Amino acid sequence: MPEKQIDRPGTDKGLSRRKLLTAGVAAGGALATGAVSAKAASTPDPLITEIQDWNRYLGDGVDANPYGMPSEFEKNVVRRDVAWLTADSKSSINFTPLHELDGIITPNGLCFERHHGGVAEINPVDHRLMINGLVDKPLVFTMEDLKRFPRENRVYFLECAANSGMEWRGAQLNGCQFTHGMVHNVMYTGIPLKHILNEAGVKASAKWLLPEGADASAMTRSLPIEKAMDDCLVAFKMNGEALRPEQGYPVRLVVPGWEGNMWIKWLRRIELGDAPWHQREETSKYTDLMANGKARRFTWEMDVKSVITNPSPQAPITHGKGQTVVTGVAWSGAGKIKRVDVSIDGGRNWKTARIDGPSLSKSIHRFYYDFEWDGSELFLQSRAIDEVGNVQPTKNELRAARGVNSIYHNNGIQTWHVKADGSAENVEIS
Ligand SMILES: Nc1nc2c(c(=O)[nH]1)N[C@H]1C(S)=C(S)[C@@H](COP(=O)(O)O)O[C@H]1N2
Ligand SMILES: [Mo]
Repeated sequence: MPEKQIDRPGTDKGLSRRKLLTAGVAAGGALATGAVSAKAASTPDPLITEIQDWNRYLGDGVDANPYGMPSEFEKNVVRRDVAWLTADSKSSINFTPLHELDGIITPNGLCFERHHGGVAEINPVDHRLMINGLVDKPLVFTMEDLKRFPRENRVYFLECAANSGMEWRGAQLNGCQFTHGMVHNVMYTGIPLKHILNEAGVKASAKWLLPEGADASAMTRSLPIEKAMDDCLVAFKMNGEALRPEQGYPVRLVVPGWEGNMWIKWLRRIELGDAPWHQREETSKYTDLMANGKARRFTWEMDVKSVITNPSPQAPITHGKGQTVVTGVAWSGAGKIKRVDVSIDGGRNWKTARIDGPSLSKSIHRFYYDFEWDGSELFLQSRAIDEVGNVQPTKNELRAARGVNSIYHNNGIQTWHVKADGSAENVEIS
C-alpha cells in the first residue's frame, strides 16, 4: 500500500492507524486531575506516545463542507421512528435523540417531526398568510411583509401532547428517545402575533382564532384570543437560521407551553371567530378519554415533566463504578422549573439535582446529579417542580386520576433500572 499522501484529504486517513505501537516509553505528565479516575500515566498509551494521522497530515479545506455537518463519528445521533407506530411504510412521527444531547437547545437537524400530511415544500416567494373573519380589514401578507414587523427572540419547548402516550398501560419502549423524544427546545425569531392581528383590527366579537396550515393536512386548531394576544409568535427562524421544511418553512405558529398540535406549521391563514370550531384535531383527536368514559377537551397547557436522559437504555454506564454524571431535562407549560429531584432507589429517597444553563419560562431546563456509583443496581427517577408549584406525579397517581384510556398528557415519573453491568431498562415501580 502506498504511503499516505498529504494532498488527498479525506480518502485514506485510516491507513496508518495500523502502526499502533506498544513502545515502553513512559508518557510525560498526565493532564487529567481531580477525583475522576483517569488512568495513571505510567502505562504507555500509543495515543499519547505516537503521533497520530490527524496530527501529522493536512486536514480538509473549507470547501469540503459549505453547510457544516456533524463528525462522521456522530452518525448514530439521528432522529428515529418506532416501526409499529405507523402502519404505513412512510412514517409520520420521529423522535429527538435526547440521550445524545446536552444543554438546553435542540439542534435543528435533530428536532422530532410530526406531520399529518407529509412535509409541504413551499417557495417563500409563493407563500401567503391571510387574516380573515371578525377583523376590520382582511389582510394577506407575503413573507417580505411579515419581516417588516418588530420581532422577538424566545426559547420555547414544543411537546407533542402524545409524547409518552405509549406508556399509559405500562413500561413499553426502551429508550428516552422513544418514551420522551416528542419534544424539542428551540430559539425562535418571530413576530408577536398580536402585532399582525392589530394590523387587521380585531373586532370586539372575536374570541377565537383558527390558524390553518398550507400542508396537505390543512391542520386547524381553535385558539383563544387571550393566548394569541399574550405570547404567541409567528416565527420564521429557528436557532438563528430559517425554519427547516420539517418544522414548517417558511413560517409557523409558536404557542408557548401549549400542546404541539396547536403550533401550526406552514401557517397560511388565521380566521377570527366568536366560538371554537370543533375541528377533528380537538374532538376525535387531542382529547383525553377518562375512566368514566367522558373526555377532557381543550387541555392545552403541557404539564410539568422531566426525564433522565443519561444513563438510560440507549445510553448505558460504560465506565464502571465511581464518579458518575446523571443528567436529564425538565420543562413545564406553566413557566420555569423551580427544582428537580433525583432518586436512585425508585422514589424512596430524593436528592435535589443541580439545574445548569439558562432557566427560561416554558423552556427545557438541564439538570445534573453527580454522584459516586457503588456499582449496585439503581432505580433512577427524576421529579420536576415548576415555579407555580406543580409537582410531576407518579404514573400510578396519574392513572388513579385519569384512567388508562388516555393517549395524551402523560407526564408521569419515568424509572430506569440500571443494572450492575451499567445497562438500563424501562421499568415501573409498583
Ligand atoms: N400544518 C401542520 N401543522 C402541524 C402539524 C401538521 O401535521 N401540519 N402537526 C402538529 C403536531 S401534532 C405537532 S406535535 C407539531 C410538531 O412540530 P415539529 O414537527 O416541528 O416537531 O406540529 C403541529 N403542527
Ligand atoms: Mo402532536
